[in-house]
Amino acid sequence: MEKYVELQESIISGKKDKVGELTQRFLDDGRPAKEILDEGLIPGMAVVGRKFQEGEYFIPEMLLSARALNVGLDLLKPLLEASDVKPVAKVLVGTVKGDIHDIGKNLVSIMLRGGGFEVIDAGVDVSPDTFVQMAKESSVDIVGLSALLTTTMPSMQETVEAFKSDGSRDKIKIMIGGAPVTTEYAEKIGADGYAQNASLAIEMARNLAGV
Ligand code: B12
Repeated sequence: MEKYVELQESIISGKKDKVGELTQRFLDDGRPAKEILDEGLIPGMAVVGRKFQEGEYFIPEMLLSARALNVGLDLLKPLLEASDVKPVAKVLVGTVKGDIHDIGKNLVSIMLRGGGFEVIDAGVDVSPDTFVQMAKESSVDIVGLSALLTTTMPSMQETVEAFKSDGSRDKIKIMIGGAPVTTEYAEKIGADGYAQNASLAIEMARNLAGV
């Protein structure tokens, strides 16, 4: 939408103060947090990804944009998370081993909390054994795995296998996501589901939790 162009451009150029200022202004104007996210912040970051792919942007530019995106997300977080319903189920969310991308994972956590789930964040670069151990300790119903690199997607399979070897696979649902991940991949590695974005992740989690 036209009115979010400046916000998108501020993400693209990594201007975190401007992102904070504009996000706050939209909130003050009464724009819904979800709209600011979907029409301002996320499309801006999508352009950053394209620029990196085309060799126009390098890591420093990506980091600046990621930092700017986080400033906006922090402002939206309390609104996206606001939910007074009793937790529908417990979800453990983390980025798989070898991968440090956490923006998508954080967004999924925020949205799941907003959808009434209790979320435990395992962080980034999480080994299969740590996922299994944390899932047990907190008796979670669902585990959400995030991967942004084609090279770390195999860690998802290793994590599914680790739950099998541990004997806890049957008690836990596993959903996966991240830019290179697909429904076919989820089927191939024996995960229970895939969701393309944070909103669909809520739907998927509801289905898996049977609510
Ligand atoms: C920001 C960024 C970085 C930042 C990360 C900062 C951070 N704190 O996360 C930095 C600069 C550190 C970085 C580093 C690298 N990056 Co990088 N990065 C990106 C970039 C531009 C954006 C990712 C992002 O945050 N998107 C915004 C969020 C909101 O989207 P998302 O992550 O996809 O998440 C959504 C969905 O996928 C889904 N989802 C995500 N997780 C989950 C989990 C579940 C359970 C579910 C259901 C859904 C779900 O819901 C989310 C919300 O809607 C992407 C480009 C892109 N278009 O993806 C490249 C990209 C992922 N990076 C890439 C690369 C190559 C790297 C490096 C290897 C570069 C290098 N040579 O060092 C390193 C790897 C470091 C490592 N070991 O992890 C490539 C990957 C290529 C590939 N196919 O493997 C990409 C695609 C860029 C490109 N076009 O080439 N990167």
